[in-house]
Amino acid sequence: MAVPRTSLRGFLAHAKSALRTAIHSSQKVTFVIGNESADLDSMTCSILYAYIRSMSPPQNAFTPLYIPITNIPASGLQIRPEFLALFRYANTEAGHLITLDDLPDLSVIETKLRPENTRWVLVDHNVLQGQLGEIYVDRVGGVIDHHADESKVPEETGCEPRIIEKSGSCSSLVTNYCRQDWDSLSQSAISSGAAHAQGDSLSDDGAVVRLWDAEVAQLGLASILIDTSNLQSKDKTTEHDIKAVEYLEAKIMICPQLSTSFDRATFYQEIDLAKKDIGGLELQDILRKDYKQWDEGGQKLGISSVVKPINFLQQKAREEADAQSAEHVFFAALQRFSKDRDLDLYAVMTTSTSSEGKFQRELLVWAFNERAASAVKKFAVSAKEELGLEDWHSSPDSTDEEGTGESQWRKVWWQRSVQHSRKRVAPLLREAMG
Ligand SMILES: [Mn+2]
Repeated sequence: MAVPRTSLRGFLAHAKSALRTAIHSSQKVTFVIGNESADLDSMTCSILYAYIRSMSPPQNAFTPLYIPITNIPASGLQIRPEFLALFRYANTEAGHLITLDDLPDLSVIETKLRPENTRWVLVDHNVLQGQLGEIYVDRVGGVIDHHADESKVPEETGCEPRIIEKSGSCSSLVTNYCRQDWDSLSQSAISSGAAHAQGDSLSDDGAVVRLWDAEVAQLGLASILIDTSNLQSKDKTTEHDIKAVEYLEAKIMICPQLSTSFDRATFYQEIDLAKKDIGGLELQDILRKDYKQWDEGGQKLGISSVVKPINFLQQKAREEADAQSAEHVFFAALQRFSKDRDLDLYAVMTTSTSSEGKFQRELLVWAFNERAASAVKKFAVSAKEELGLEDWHSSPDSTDEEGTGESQWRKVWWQRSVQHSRKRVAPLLREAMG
């Protein structure tokens, strides 16, 4: 049976307790999970899909309830201030979010969450990574994503979608996929509510449903605006994004409680500011805030995306170490991060705005052994033109290329082709490693 129509807050609370019961009594569970960087897009995609789907599940659904799970431990929420800023719009709190902490211990051989009892719908990625991937890879049965298709999700996904398309935000693809179901849900809720109304122009039930809709709409809208710079980025914005923003904005503007006060630009700015407000975080947290990792040809690659330039990170490292030389302590911090994760190759991609207001990217790569070094040197040649790699320099005493010992190699570039995010850089690095 479908979950009854409720608020986002009510839905998340329901899903969390249903998950607990399902694990405890070995019932079937359907998960909707975003990628392990757990950025805003991944979080909102999984919630949006699970929310609409649970209230109008397809007939052959594995289970009628879809559980949205954010692919980090709950402690990871502290380093994502943009989540907290957005939750306030959706009458939700950090504690409502379902995270990896809500799953049973997966490292024991007979996990309480047996693979055959699960079905996984992937959003914002198309390969289940890490420990989850090792255990549940064969249980993936649907995907909506905007990364390069790695052909790991089966072609036939039954009643779940298999959509992998280019778009600024994956939340746009999810919105557009769900809109028909969402509309019929809202219409039937409003008209059944209106039947009880005593001649009011707007029944109370109708207003309540519109508020619920608007709260969920803001969740999806935030990701699309962040991922497309409020639809202003020509490189990133696609028709999918424009269509989804129109649709979600209409859901907000039809809600009497919000329509007079809501302003898209202000909303975008608030979430964007929260996302960039990382000054209070420690460097190690900044590096793990938006981090992805891959195994490629027996080697480990990690890539951090950071919304501040390298100079900022160096300054941060210097403050934390209370040291004069930013250079040394910065690299020591990167090395610690890489060591903790046993990486062969580590990259940091930064985004920032120049003093002239230009959007810019830097790329730092560090290979920790000979094999990784030869891969990254290959990458430096093969990807140079596509990524517009250009030698980087800041203060005269900084080193932009350094023999860091016989077998290591690292380099920093300006990445002048700023349209390429990790979505493109990761496959290029992996190709060179494979
Ligand atoms: Mn995404």
